[in-house]
Amino acid sequence: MPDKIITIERHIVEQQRAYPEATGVLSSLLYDVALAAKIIARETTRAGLVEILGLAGKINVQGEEQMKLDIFANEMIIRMNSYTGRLAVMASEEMENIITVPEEYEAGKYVAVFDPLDGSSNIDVNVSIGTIIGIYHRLSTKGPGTLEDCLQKGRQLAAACYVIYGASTMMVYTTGNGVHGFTLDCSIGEFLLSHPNIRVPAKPKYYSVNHGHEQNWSPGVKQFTRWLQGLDQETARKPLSSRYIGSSVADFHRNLLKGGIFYYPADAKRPQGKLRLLYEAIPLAFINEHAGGYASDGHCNILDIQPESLHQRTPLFVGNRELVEQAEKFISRYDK
Ligand code: AHM
Ligand code: MG
Repeated sequence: MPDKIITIERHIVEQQRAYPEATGVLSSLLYDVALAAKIIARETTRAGLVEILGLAGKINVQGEEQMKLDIFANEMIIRMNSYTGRLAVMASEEMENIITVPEEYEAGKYVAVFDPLDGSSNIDVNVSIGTIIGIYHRLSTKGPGTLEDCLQKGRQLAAACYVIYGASTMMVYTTGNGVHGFTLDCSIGEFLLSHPNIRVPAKPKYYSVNHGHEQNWSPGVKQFTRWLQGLDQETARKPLSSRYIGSSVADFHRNLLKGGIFYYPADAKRPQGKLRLLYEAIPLAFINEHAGGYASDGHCNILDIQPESLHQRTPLFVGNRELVEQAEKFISRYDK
């Protein structure tokens, strides 16, 4: 038995003490997220029982079919955050436009951008899925939040977190003061600190990419992958093992704990990549950087990219700094 049991609520409050000027709003906001995550986790694990699985028959703004659980998670996060007075505006991967707080409620000083249920192709087959959230300070000074409030560089994030609904449910968050992981104890309904101060291990173990797209990759991405496999003639290295789930949260989470790189590059069929800058790449890049790693679009730091539209896509390379920098080198050398 651990000598100290730390709930997420207590941890968030203790973290707040590191910022004497803090008003407690961000702490409450993170706690709201934890509560929404618990409800989504409950529905995720009951999914088979309550026949919530399957396509809802709607097409989302990305032109993809939405699953019922996506809709549930999206609505839950919006509902849990509309009336609190903490948020001015939200943007969701599942919604075409920004979501302003209803007029009857006070607009707060924060902005939330989120992918309510990432990896939805895995829902039907009982494989890990997740929620990703980025939290910014609003830029506008009054009234309802704006599109510009949502289109901020990752560098400006106040906090980021993800929840993984896997063999157990975990929430991992940072407010820029270390990355901390909590495991949901379903018997008491609390997230308990299980992974304090996560750091990307110095020695990487895995590389994670969808090899099914290899024929469309650029020469730089192909050569980088051969390097990871220990097949590059010039710089032979010990090969990494390959692991790929197809849920960004799960692929990212494994490599954060074990060391490695997860990448979804641009390719001939997807010249912008597949993942969304705002909802997936930026929050994961922020968490990763605060755990000692690095994230790039193949050319520059993801956190330095100015988002131009809500559903902008980006190539993503995220994980151990050494590996991500190597990806940049191969791309600049082979992809002229
Ligand atoms: P989603 O947000 O619609 O679930 O799509 C994003 C997911 C990521 O979680 C994952 O990294 C990627 O799509 C997998 O794509 P692919 O099936 O091409 O490997
Ligand atoms: Mg997604």
